[in-house]
Amino acid sequence: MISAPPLLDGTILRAQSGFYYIRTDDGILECRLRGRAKRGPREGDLAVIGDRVKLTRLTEATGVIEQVEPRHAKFSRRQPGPGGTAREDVMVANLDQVVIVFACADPMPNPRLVDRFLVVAEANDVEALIVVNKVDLCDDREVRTIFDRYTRIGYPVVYASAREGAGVDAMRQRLAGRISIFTGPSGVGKSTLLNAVQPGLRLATGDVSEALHKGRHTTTVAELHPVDGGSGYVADTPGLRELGLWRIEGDELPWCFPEFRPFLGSCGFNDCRHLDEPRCAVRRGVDDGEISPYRYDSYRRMLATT
Ligand SMILES: Nc1nc2c(ncn2[C@@H]2O[C@H](COP(=O)(O)OP(=O)(O)O)[C@@H](O)[C@H]2O)c(=O)[nH]1
Ligand SMILES: [Mg+2]
Ligand SMILES: [Zn+2]
Repeated sequence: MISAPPLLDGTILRAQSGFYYIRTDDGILECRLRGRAKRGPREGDLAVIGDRVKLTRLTEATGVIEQVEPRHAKFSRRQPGPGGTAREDVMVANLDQVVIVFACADPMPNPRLVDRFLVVAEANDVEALIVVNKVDLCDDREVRTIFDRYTRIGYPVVYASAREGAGVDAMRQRLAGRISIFTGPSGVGKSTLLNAVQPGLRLATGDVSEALHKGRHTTTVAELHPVDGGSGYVADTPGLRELGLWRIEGDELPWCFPEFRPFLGSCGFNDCRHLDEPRCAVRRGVDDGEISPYRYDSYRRMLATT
């Protein structure tokens, strides 16, 4: 009797038109989903980058996915669907961390956008790391007054210069052993930083990268790259579009501001939206200097657009 070949474990690094590129202990294999594994309501979300799978090897370079392991986390966007429903689109499975990259100059940082990215990370229950790149271009103290606001409420902030190598080791340490995506406005140095963190990666940067993306509708996270010898994985994203499409329910929004949480539940009204209601604990927190007025203002703006 011939016994079935043993199943291999792998991580999906790239998914494209029904083909999955999977990292295993035996190298990268190109796989398809076994017909049986395909069944289900949302085929597109059945296997995405970051998923851990069990597969059978077919040839030297190919295999077939037998099973997708349960996800411990996922990063998805919700898009409005017909009749007030929301459509969920899983972008990365098992994501541990969103790395939010801004530059201290060229382009100037926009803290409103930092707040938006943080809310998306919180809504997905994923850790956030803020990286302030290009510190070679500006006065340290000035940027620190902007980003201290985030350190104070518990977000880690790394000051970096991909050009001069500052902060690169600190970033590498935070990318080890976990799955991360890089996001932030275009031109802040995401790809350059990743190339510095992981020599040999050779992601396109600057003008080359602009030319590559011009006119192309790149809305999906393309690929996970192994970092730190494969203990971690990281995806580069071309810019903002991925996260810009997010919708968050109004009553979920206050929980996406971690510094509001100690005050939630103490408002005069159960359904307080923390706008102009009397006896609002969040607004009292702002008045008492425990919540940054800037962050509170970001909350009001986001609530107005959800
Ligand atoms: N001065 C300076 N320029 C940088 C630094 N990091 C990246 N750049 C430049 O910023 C431009 C955009 O970088 P890129 O990595 O393509 O940005 P991305 O769009 O966020 O991926 C390129 O011309 C880089 O050379 C840095 O630390 N300091
Ligand atoms: Mg780039
Ligand atoms: Zn309130």
